[in-house]
Amino acid sequence: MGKTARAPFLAFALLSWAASLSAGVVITVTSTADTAANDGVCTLSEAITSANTNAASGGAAGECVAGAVSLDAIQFDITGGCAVPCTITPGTALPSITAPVIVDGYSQPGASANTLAVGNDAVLKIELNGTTAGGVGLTLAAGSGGSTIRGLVVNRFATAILVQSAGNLLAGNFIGIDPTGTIARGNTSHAIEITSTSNTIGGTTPAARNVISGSDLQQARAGIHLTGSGATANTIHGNYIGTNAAGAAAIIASASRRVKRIDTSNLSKLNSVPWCVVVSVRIGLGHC
Ligand SMILES: [Ca+2]
Repeated sequence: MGKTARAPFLAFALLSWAASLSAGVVITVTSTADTAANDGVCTLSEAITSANTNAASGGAAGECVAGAVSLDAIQFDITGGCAVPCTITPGTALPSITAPVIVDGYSQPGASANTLAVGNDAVLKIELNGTTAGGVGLTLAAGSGGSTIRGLVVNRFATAILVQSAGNLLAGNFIGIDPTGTIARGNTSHAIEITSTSNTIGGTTPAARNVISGSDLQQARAGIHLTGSGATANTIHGNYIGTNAAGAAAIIASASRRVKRIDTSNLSKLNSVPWCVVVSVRIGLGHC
């Protein structure tokens, strides 16, 4: 096949691929509650289960619809809107994500992604508060590879996001800080922990930037922790780590503790860390 013939073929293949990815179901979270009941609302916990199992959360109108075999989307349209950010405070750990899904906090009305090349004007409307659940906020477990988590505030867990499957994207999130991006709401262990391959944290656009901050991190903790022999070929790009959302000042709970932004002992496992802004109590504001 010559170049002239190949180009339309590739375009068609890409369109077909995109169509196959978009053929899943949109499951819309309508409540900040943490219930799993046939009560006419769709909670985040129920939505994850519906995406995992491809079953509706109940027969009542307003329950989470069944997911599909293909890539589903969990979106948010929480009743009454979020004049202030809607906070979901799980009483126990949320179900692990075991099927590919796009969890999109920017779908909540009023939310918007960052547009600034320097700084961050993202408006985040969905907050996951781990005060009572502890443990891990969101787990991308076996079977979930190819998922996206974007537009969420995840704070006050032990670990905000645990990535165990391959090829996921974490973008446009605030981890360990409040929705304004100015107040520490730290996770007590590694904010993001990755045990798998080919994941992307951040990206090349302003909208992809994560802010990962706010932890009172002990010496063995990190903002992004890459661990185990399987944590290879991950990309960390364009995030603000250890700063406020503006990237202008440190957001740490205690300056007396050593802060590790990325577990540097595992940097050799990355294939790309083009740049990020970090704040260290030792080295000050800088880039990596
Ligand atoms: Ca329900």
